[in-house]
Amino acid sequence: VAPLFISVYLILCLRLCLCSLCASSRSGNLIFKKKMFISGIQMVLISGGEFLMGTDDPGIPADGEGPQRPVYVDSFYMDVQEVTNQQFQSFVRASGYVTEAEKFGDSFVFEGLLSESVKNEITQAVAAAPWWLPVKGANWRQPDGPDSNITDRLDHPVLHVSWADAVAYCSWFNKRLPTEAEWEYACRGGLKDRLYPWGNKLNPKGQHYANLWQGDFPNSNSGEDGYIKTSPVMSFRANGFGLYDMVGNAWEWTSDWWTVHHTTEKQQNPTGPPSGTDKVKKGGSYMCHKSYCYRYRCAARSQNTPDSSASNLGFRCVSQERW
Ligand SMILES: [Ca+2]
Ligand SMILES: [Ca+2]
Repeated sequence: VAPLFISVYLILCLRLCLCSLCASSRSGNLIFKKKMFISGIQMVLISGGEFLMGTDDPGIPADGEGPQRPVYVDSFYMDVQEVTNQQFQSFVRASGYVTEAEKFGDSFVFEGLLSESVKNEITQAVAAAPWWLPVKGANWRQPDGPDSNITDRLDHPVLHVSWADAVAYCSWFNKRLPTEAEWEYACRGGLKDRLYPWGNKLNPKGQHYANLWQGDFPNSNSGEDGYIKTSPVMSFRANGFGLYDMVGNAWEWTSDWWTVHHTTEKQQNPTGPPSGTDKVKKGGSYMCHKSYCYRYRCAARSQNTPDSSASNLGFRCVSQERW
């Protein structure tokens, strides 16, 4: 048995070596090698076209959801899912990248996720949103604070990533963050003038189509949709373009700077203002409830400074090329 085992082992080794030699000589580029690090990244082609961006019936007018305006975007490929902990972990292992939250030493965590011992050590909070607490040691590896880890949520969206962290990840794979227009076009999944990626009813036939908050925010979350925190990506059905979790689960960074003023002129591949203080995020999260955060609509939007990170904010990448 032993010699047989050794020869099978040697054959396997030889095949692996040959395959890797073939791969590097055939591609001759770094991207191919990077692709080898991460499995399970799926992208879909979003065929370009014109759509109506924003809404004339804003749920939150102060967010600059309107006016509704014609926008054309070129074709692009988009990750079908939010970037997961596992994918981000593979990127970090290959690149040695250190996130901003790890450098700063803290990040914002929703109070409801914290253990009593972590909560007791915190003395400051955000006045306007007291359920957000700056937690020492919170980062993508320890999303609920220093006594947590990602072992049992490798297939959940990566959290506590700043805008620069998201850009670094996408750039590593020769991808980029979507513009707000690309993201919203993708969110709508080919439907015209609808609230959600699937239509106008939040829960068609009593079914949940996204990981949101059910109950009384921020005090009680019934988890009626199956999840009180993030869910594994792709737990809810895809939209018409084959994209999952466009609304809910984790908020998603876009490349645009924030403004609430938009032209009604037709735009071609708009990229937002040339500069600003905040970046646009889209889609809402598992913490969104209509009473407080009616932002799980395609036209909805919000913003954070680029160095922000939190326990409900992630991203996905796009590319002009098939990946
Ligand atoms: Ca939920
Ligand atoms: Ca999302």
